[in-house]
Amino acid sequence: DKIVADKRKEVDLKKALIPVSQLELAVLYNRDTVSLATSLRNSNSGIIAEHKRRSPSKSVINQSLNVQDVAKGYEEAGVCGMSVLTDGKYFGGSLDDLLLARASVKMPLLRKEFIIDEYQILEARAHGADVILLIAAILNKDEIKNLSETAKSLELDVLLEVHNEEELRKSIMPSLDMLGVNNRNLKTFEVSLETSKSLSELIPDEFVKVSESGISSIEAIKDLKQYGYQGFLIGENFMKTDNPGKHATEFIN
Ligand code: IGP
Repeated sequence: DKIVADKRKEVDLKKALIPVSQLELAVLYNRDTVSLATSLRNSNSGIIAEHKRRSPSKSVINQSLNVQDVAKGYEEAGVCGMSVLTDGKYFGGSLDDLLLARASVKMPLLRKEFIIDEYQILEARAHGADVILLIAAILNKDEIKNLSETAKSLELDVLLEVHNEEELRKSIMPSLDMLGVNNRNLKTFEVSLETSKSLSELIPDEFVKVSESGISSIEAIKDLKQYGYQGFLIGENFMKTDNPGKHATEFIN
């Protein structure tokens, strides 16, 4: 009895020092990641489906769905991976969304975030991400190099996002896996698939090409495939429906 009573005290003390949630993060930190780039290379559909509640351009997109149901729906649809917005202020997301998605599915998960510090990459890993996004518009060349090398050392894939030729030229380096062209102009919020088409020939073949934003039809995807794109990041078009997974199914086969 004395042993058990002492053990109770000891465990309670430890719990106060290291909450269970931290141990759970440590477990996820040690999990084997899965590669989104590989999944895209081996797929016909190339769909990366996003969880996005709201955005600065559209305000509310969908506030009523449960992230776990969305994740399961996407996985059942057979998408290559899922992008989870974790920014709270502008997109209504959180790291809890990433954790909940991780608890529900095995497919590659991208932490969709404005990454400016290595700390956010460790966070991504500990919350179950397989991939991080780096945005060339907010990082200089050295930052892209350091952050992408950190991600690679943690066995995470890196998707580097560009909007124009200048961003693309400064960013090309071996520590990236995928190059994403964002069709949305961040200043005007205007969307044009021409951005992906015109930059495609400047992306070296060793990177998986991903077209991001404003994709809303199978025809658009067919068209982009002609330009060498193997990945298609789709958010709003799926999220504005009450069953994003079902809608995603229509884009696969
Ligand atoms: C998805 P859309 O138009 O399908 O909802 O776009 C995705 O490309 C977009 O959410 C996005 C994004 C970003 C969001 C692309 N790059 C960077 C936040 C930060």
